[in-house]
Amino acid sequence: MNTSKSVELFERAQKSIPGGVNSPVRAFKSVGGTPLFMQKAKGAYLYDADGNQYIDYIASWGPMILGHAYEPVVKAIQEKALGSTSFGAPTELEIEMAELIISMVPNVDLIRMVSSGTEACMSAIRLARGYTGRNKIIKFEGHYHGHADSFLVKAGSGVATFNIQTVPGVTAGVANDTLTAAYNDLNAVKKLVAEHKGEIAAIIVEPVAGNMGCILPKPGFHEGLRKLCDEEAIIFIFDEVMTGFRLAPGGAQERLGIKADMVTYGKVIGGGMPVGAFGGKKEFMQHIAPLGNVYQAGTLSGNPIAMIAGYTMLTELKNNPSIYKDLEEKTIYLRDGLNEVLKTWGQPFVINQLGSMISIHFSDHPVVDFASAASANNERFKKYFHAMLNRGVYLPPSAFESWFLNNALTKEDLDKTIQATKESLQEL
Ligand code: KE4
Repeated sequence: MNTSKSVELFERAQKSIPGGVNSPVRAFKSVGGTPLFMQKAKGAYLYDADGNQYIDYIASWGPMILGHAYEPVVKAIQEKALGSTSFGAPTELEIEMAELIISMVPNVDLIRMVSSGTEACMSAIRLARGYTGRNKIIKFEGHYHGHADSFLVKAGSGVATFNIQTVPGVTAGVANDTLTAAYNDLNAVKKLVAEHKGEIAAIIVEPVAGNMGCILPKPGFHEGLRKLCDEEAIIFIFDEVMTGFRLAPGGAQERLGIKADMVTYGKVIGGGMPVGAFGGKKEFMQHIAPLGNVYQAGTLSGNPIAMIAGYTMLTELKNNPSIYKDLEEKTIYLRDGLNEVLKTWGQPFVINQLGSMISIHFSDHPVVDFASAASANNERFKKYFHAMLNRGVYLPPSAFESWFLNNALTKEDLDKTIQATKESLQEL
């Protein structure tokens, strides 16, 4: 593949943007090589600055669940922009968006829009602390809830990719209020709760982890967390920035049948535009300003362009629930095809999959938490990533990320991906 334009652009980008990117995971640092600069995308395909086409398994890290440049979303944005791109005043569309979300997800009476998943998770934690009067939170190693200080403790995604143990700038005071446990280790959580009785405001969890590859909850894990939160009056927060509107219309709460106290959203909810949200029972949400004193705000929260993109996307998903069945069938087809070719290879591997989230780990043991994801042969993943890229398949540039399927993928695309994997094996 000729990627000389991306090489030139990356050189130039580094002169004006830290690391040449506006988000670290895009820099290909963990897989090596030059990040590809994208020029456009349509459906399941990305087109880089050199005009090369790639089958897309990032889907903008989740949002593009219906494929890129989805017609109804594009049209809605074009139209809405003619009536201004922002007011800084309430609009009817924000009410319609909130009502639509509340109609789709369980256990949410009130919801507040923000502009990113980070803001959603940061606000949910502040609300949990404000409501309980407690300071500490429990998060899980390898889980990523955005880049707010409280979350940059043993975090996943780019923090794990770059193996950043403690993030400079996060004060000891803040870090001390973030307790961590291994995902799927209920006893470790029980121990933390016993050691810090009455001090823990919230447990925040990626219900299906996606920031250390895709890692499923063990049976009983979330049920155990729910019970613990009920017993200790701890707020149970589902970070559904990735899983929301992807695993089911009602997200992981619906798919797993677990009731969270608060839920955060991002990605799909904005249809590719900057949107996040946090919501929950009135009992909690009524403490958010201006109703209550837990202050939270944003100039562009509920922005009309972002709202119309998200509203159009969610309406499509709500009115066509068969999309979820199609997406899951495509992901299972891919999983089984990859399994077939990888089995003939004779080297250890694990494929984790739920709904339209999937990841391959070159590991000889099950990948159930950060330690087992980190101890996989991730050098092999780097080779796999580039071997696939050279064959026109764009995977997330890190072993610590889930792949995200979009519904524009055809069986032919999936077969090409399976074939590209088969051809790549001798390069690993
Ligand atoms: P944003 O602030 O990036 O919109 O959302 C933060 C966030 C919160 N919670 C979960 C479960 C998330 O996955 C994310 C963001 N995910 C990463 C991808 N693993 C975003 C990609 C990036 O950092 O560029």
